[in-house]
This record gives sequence, structure tokens and C-alpha cells, in this order.
Amino acid sequence: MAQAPRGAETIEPVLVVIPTYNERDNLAPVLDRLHKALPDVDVLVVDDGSPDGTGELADERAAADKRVHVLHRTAKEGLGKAYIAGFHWGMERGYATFVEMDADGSHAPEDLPRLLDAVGDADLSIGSRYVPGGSTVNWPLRRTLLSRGANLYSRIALGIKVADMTAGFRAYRRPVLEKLALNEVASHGYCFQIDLTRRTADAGFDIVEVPITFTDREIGVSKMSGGIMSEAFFRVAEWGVQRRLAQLKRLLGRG
Ligand SMILES: Nc1nc2c(ncn2[C@@H]2O[C@H](COP(=O)(O)OP(=O)(O)OP(=O)(O)O)[C@@H](O)[C@H]2O)c(=O)[nH]1
Ligand SMILES: [Mg+2]
Repeated sequence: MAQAPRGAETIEPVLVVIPTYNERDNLAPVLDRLHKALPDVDVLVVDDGSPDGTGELADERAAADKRVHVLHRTAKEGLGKAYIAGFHWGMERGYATFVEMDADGSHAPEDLPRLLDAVGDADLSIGSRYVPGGSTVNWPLRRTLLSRGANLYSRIALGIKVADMTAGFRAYRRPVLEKLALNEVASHGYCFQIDLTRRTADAGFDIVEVPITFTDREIGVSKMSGGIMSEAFFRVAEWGVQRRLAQLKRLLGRG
């Protein structure tokens, strides 16, 4: 069967998945900005039972606006599990493109049109802080060093040429999520982003990076923790060894 050229496939409908945990003061402004920038996208807020009432606020928004949907989960299980539940929800409903975006205002909804333009010619577009034109605003030196270090470490360990592998502002085309074994993804914290990047690259999909400006959250509390950092450190080391062994096997098999 002749394959349709990529440009002929539509990226619509688009679902923006926003995981939330205690983001009551951030959610409404982000939703307002998002729908001002892109009136036609749908949103799924995935709330892990936030004690501050974020889930109830999301329900109120959903009742008033048919573009907004809410998935309530009972326990705080981390970013990765929330995204995967959101992707399944959207795939069951026929969405063609899936956006990951934080609720804390770090990801500017005004950058999303460029991210979606880019994914029209690729399979995954990543809103990147570390390509020319990308930047971070108001991030303390400690966070900048941590993020730069995590990316350098991941790039060397995995041998994947993506400058911002931990970035959480992304757009996936549906076939990527259909092909990746999402149920096998166990990563919780920001290593979830590295994990999906590596799986997307290994499956042979096209990844593009689009420069974005990342602004530190002004309201609310970061969920970054020592556990999240050590999870990333050890898992990336394990994946790095696995990749090198697989490369070696292929080389020996050929010889
Ligand atoms: N549903 C759900 N959302 C979460 C969980 N942990 C974090 N989030 C959300 O994921 C997004 C990113 O979390 P942040 O706390 O901003 O983490 P971060 O961006 O890595 O860290 P900072 O830069 O310090 O803010 C935010 O929208 C959070 O509310 C979780 O366990 N469950
Ligand atoms: Mg954040």
C-alpha cells in the first residue's frame, strides 16, 4: 500500500495533557493563556488528588468549557504515571497529537504553536532550553547546573543527540505513543522524559528540538526531590549499559 506523505497527515485533534499536584493558583492562568494562544486545542488535567483543591478547580473549568477535561487519580504517583494515564485517555478518544505541559507556568503556552508546527514534520518535537535561541529565566544557579549536568550525563551515557532530554514541554504524534510500550515505562520523575526520548529514538522516530524560554515557577512548590534525581541517575546508567551491549552484539553479529 502506498504510504501517504507525512505532510498529508493531520496533527489534529490536539490534546494538551497537564499533570497537576497542588497547582491551584497556577492552573487557571495557564488554561486562559493556552486557549488564548490556541483556541482549538483540548486539555486534559491529570490531578493526583491534590489536597489544595486543584482537582475541584479543574472540574469547575471543565463544567464551563467543553475543551477542558479532568482525569482524577487517587494517589500521588509521579509525573510519569500521570502522563501515561493521560495518553491512554486521549488515545481511546482518537486524538492525533499529544502535548506534555507543566501547570506551573514554566512552559509558555504562547510557544506551543511553534512546537506544533515542528511536529508536523517530525514525530516528536521537544521545547528545548539548550538549542540556540532557547533559555531559562529566573532559575537559580543550582537548578541550572543540575539540569545541564543531567542532560550532559544522559547524552554521554545514552549516545543520543538531543540537547534537552529532560525537557517536559513536548508534542508527540500518535503513532509514537502507539508504538512505544507505555505500560512498561516505570520511570516516575523527570527521568520519565529521558526514558520516552530514548524509546522514541530507538524506535526510529524523528525528533526535532524547538527553542523555548523556560521560566521558573513563581507560585507553588517544586516537586523535585532527591529520590527523583537518584532515580534518573541509576536508570540512565542502566540504559546506557544496555545500549552499549546491544551495539556490541550487533557489531559481533556482523563480524
Ligand atoms: N498528577 C501529578 N502531577 C505532578 C506530580 N508531580 C509533579 N506534578 C506536576 O508536574 C508538573 C511539573 O512538576 P514541578 O514540580 O514543576 O517539577 P519540575 O518542573 O521538575 O520542578 P521545578 O522546576 O522546581 O518546578 C507540574 O504541573 C506539577 O504539578 C504527580 O505526582 N502527579
Ligand atoms: Mg516546574
